[in-house]
Amino acid sequence: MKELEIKVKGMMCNGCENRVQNALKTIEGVKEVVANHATGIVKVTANEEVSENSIKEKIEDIGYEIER
Ligand SMILES: [Cu+2]
Repeated sequence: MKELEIKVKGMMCNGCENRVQNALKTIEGVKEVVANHATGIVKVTANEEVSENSIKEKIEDIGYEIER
């Protein structure tokens, strides 16, 4: 298991948090997602084989931006 913290731009409300959380939970191996629109931080708990890139791509797929 690993824990990732990803900084995301564009989450404005609880609905955005839910969208991000639900989208990331569809990735095989992702166990837990906590998104916070106030801080922009998305915390992901996942199996070792889940790549950080696949998580970032999914976030971008649903319309949010990764802060780099
Ligand atoms: Cu929103």
